[in-house]
Amino acid sequence: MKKHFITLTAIFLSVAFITACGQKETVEAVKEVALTTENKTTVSINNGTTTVEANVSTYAIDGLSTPESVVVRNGAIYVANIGGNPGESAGKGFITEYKNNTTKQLFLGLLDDPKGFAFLDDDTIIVSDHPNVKIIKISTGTVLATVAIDTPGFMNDLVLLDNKTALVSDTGKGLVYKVSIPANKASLSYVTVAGITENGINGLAFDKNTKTLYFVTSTFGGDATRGHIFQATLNADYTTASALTKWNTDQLGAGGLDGLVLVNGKLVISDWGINGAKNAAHVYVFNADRSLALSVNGMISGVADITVDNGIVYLPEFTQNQLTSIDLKEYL
Ligand SMILES: [Ca+2]
Repeated sequence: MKKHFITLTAIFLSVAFITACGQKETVEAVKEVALTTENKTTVSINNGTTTVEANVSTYAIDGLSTPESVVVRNGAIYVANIGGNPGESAGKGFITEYKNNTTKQLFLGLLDDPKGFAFLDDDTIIVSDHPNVKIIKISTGTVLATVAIDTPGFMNDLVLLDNKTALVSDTGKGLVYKVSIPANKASLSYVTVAGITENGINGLAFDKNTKTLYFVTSTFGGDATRGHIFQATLNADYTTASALTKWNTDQLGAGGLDGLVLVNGKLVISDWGINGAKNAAHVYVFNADRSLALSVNGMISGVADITVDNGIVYLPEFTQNQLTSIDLKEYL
């Protein structure tokens, strides 16, 4: 396979200056993080009949630690880091901001097990932080509101339905919670969505026009047969789901389905691959008619909750402590 390798040399500039009060300080003025670009993944089109290469980038972002979820906002990349084994990481979670080639770690000491998250505005995030859901504010680095979920199994993804409603999946219990957000963002409350009980629920996606909720199931809930796409229509206040429809596919990949994004009518899905195996992860793209459009495989490992921005798929490689992106503009 053709390999193309570019490394931008890291530049560290330190500026020493004398402050007004005469004290000497050293300030790190510019830090350019190395960016590596390498064609390392093949993309099989039409369910394996044709194979092409896609452009892959791995970002050398400082300090990623079991990265689970990623969001791109105003040109910046935000990554939720669990900071250890899920469920054993109280106080170890944080969010990485990668902006203008500079890495900043946000909310250190304030998060436990952050996974899915979404922006309520440019400065405010709502995050699934097992065993709580929290609203956090970037500019002040504070938690504005917390709601504890009643004995959750394994809280996972979060999707925003509108500016006052989020859904959170519970992979361990196979449930979905509806979280209500008041206009002042100072508190949170929740109810369990009636009509959804599917072991291993992980990634969530929502079509606002049709009120269709899509979700994928994973083996992480303890059932090795999981690994499918479901959809349901939600009622007007999002408290009840219609009868679930299970897509008629075989178990996808190794069944470790995690991220789910709806983009231009297509579903983009990540699969961890065989647990612990290197380079065994997949990304799948399904058409609106439920046919498989793309299967991405190659040198990607332990891919958790993905996002898509301008046709670029961003993949947190949980087991590798790195963020990779694949350019699928041509297909999305
Ligand atoms: Ca997830």
